[in-house]
Amino acid sequence: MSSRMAPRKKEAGTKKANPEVSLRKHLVALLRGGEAHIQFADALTDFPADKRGAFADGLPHTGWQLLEHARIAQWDILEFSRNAKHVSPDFPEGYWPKTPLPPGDAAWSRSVKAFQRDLQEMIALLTNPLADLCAPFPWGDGQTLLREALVLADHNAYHLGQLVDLRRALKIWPQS
Ligand code: NI
Repeated sequence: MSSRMAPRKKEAGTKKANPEVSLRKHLVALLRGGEAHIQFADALTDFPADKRGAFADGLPHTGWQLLEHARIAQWDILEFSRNAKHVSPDFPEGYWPKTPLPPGDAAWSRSVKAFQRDLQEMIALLTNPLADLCAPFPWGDGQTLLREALVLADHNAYHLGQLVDLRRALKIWPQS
């Protein structure tokens, strides 16, 4: 059946949901997390300072490496999504911290704060009704805001899972 041929029934008092508003809402929920799993920040809460550079048997990264990697990748996606002049770090070394151990407690807190701030900024981009979700960036090669939001949510969820596994293995996860 062709939808063009069939006149749409209009019933008084029924409001059709706006698919774009709905999509933006789902993207924000996806990025915040907390629907299918905990939020990224929850995996960082009460991470003992003396375990932030610790490896667990059989797992490839420390907490500091996972946090910094997620922060840098998110910052890169955010800047790429809003800044034509953004230059991405070298891959892969630019996306990981130089050492498995944070240089200090302040560096850890700074990284956590920057992660939260950049996530908020990305959400602000997505909820701006003037921002086109599906228009390719003039500076990219086909990427759109929708694509970047999905890549970011996927990347954050992947490394969030790693953080929880790491904390379980190190016996510093409250629910283990
Ligand atoms: Ni990654």
